[in-house]
Amino acid sequence: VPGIITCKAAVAWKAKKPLTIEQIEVMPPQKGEVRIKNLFSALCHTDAYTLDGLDPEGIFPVILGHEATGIVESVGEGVKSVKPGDYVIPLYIPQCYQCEYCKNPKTNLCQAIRVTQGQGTMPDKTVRYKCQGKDVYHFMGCSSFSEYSVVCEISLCKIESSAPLDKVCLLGCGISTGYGAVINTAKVEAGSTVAVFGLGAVGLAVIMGAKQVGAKRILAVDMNSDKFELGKLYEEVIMTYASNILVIFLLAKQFGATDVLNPKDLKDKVPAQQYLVENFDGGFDYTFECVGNVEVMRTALECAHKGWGVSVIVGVAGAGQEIKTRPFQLVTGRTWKGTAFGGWKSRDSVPKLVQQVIDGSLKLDGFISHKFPFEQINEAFELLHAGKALRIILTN
Ligand code: NAD
Ligand code: DAO
Ligand code: ZN
Repeated sequence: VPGIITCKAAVAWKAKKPLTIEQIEVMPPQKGEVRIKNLFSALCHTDAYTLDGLDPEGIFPVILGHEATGIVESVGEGVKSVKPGDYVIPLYIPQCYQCEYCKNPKTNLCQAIRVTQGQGTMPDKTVRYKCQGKDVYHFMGCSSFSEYSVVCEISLCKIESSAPLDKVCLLGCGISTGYGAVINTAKVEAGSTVAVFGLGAVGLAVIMGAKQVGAKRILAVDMNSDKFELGKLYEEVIMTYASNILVIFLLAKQFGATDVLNPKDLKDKVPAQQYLVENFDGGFDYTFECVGNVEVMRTALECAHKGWGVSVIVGVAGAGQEIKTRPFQLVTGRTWKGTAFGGWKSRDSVPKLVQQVIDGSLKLDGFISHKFPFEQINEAFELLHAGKALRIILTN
């Protein structure tokens, strides 16, 4: 019978405060639960958003992190799909195969543990982490910024042991999301025109997907021109870190963007949507918002082509914010959609994406700007905030 494990974790005690590396206690997995050792984890914008206190429902103290690869340490009663020693990726959207949503091919939003996951607990409404005698909450059903974590069996997929474990953690969120937004949500066809707003890992994964399906024109938009092509940002990263890591990341043009635009360069008072419609043949077949800014969402919708343009919201806006447009924009044939985790049914799809990485048809190297030891997690958050990183891999 598995006992309590004492290990290190990065605990977020409060919003807007740095994480602290602590000794925590991780309880044994209960019925339907699995305890995993997290081997590699990456930082996502959503972890930073919660730590910054922008999520009013964010609960503290909490262990953040949701892009990881791990190995199963022990399993609770009734767990059949994984066993100790299996390599796994935790999934913040589970797949139970039984709920109304899982049975509907139109959605990936399994609801089996939605309520308690949102409340930062396991399904029995209790937590598996303790630090300094206090309960610590779970995050997105994953809590990967810990050496060990407890997750539901339905929130795990087993992956091939030959997978590059330090890279496929990225399939737990950002890359799968951007790629799936193109393939599953928009279903972009060869020969299409595409505009991508926001060139973090999510937006770059959209560009990668659009190029792969044969889009003929891909416009990349960002307020930070360093994100357009290898240049200042790349040199800075190499100069600062190349002594101990291999820097191979790519930016918008290397991923396949044919055009770039920094809205700051537009002449006075020309709204970006007007400029884009006038200069890109009436607008784009598909547009993707990968920022989380409601103004940008409007621009992305309104520069989708009249009659048929589809705009996909990928970015997560601040809590309570609302989107606006004139309804005539939709009456005249534009479609506004959104996507969570790129529409992938998680346990069915992530192992297949891992297989694509193994066979070389899906490449992840270009998204990794830094690799740090786990203890440097606060430095990693600072780089993310400063717009000086794509994905940063932490090694336990
Ligand atoms: P990121 O912070 O690395 O990248 C965001 C980019 O947007 C940056 O390059 C930034 O310079 C740019 N930007 C900021 N303001 C802008 C503006 N006004 N116009 C154009 N560009 C602007 O973030 P990321 O990790 O790539 O994530 C992007 C978004 O996707 C976030 O909102 C994140 O929460 C969301 N996300 C959604 C899902 C989902 O399932 N829907 C999954 C993962 C991430
Ligand atoms: O089923 O109600 C639900 C919510 C499912 C989670 C959707 C999350 C989408 C965005 C998450 C941000 C990226 C980590
Ligand atoms: Zn389900």
